[in-house]
Amino acid sequence: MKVTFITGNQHKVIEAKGIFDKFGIELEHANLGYPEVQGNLVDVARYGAKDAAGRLGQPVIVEDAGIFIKSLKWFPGAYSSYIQETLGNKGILKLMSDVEDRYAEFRSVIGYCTPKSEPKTFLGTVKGRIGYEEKGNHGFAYDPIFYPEGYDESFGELTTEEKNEFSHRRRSLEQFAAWYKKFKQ
Ligand code: ITT
Repeated sequence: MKVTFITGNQHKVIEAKGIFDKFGIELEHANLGYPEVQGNLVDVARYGAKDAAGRLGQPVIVEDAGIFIKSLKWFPGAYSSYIQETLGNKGILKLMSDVEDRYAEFRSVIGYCTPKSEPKTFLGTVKGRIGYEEKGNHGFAYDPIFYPEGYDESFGELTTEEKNEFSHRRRSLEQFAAWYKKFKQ
């Protein structure tokens, strides 16, 4: 059982491979790119999967993910990639220096599509909080400032295997894998 993941983000590929291993699904990676429409994670994943499946002529998955910070009115959300490149973690920490409510969540939406079908989406979420400083050098992007609920360590301090046990990506890919295995029988 095999599926092609369209992404330009190597960190996502490494995490997804570790997760799919557990489900006996082989992951191929293609850095094909796809247009990111304006909209929420589901819109982006649906449109991107349909576009990439059409161009590649085979079934694909894409992922749109982001971090949603409650006290910032759920910003940066769908703009997470751009904000990470511009403000970065230091900018986010500065914006939040006087903020007491640190609640945040990561969300991941997997879009699956074949050249002949309409796209399907699968959501995964992990709750947590934004710390007061960057901690750890595992993972990528917001990982060093995100503390999952119930943990004193940031995602940046956890190994990939530990993060993969319960991350937003684990949860969305797990949902996809469960559906895919049934659908493929
Ligand atoms: P592709 O679109 O090519 O897959 P991307 O990095 O642009 O790669 P997204 O559009 O889904 O991916 O952007 C999500 C951004 O949210 C990502 O670049 C990170 O800044 C952040 N992000 C998502 N998941 C994350 C995680 O597990 N840990 C840390 N930051 C994450």
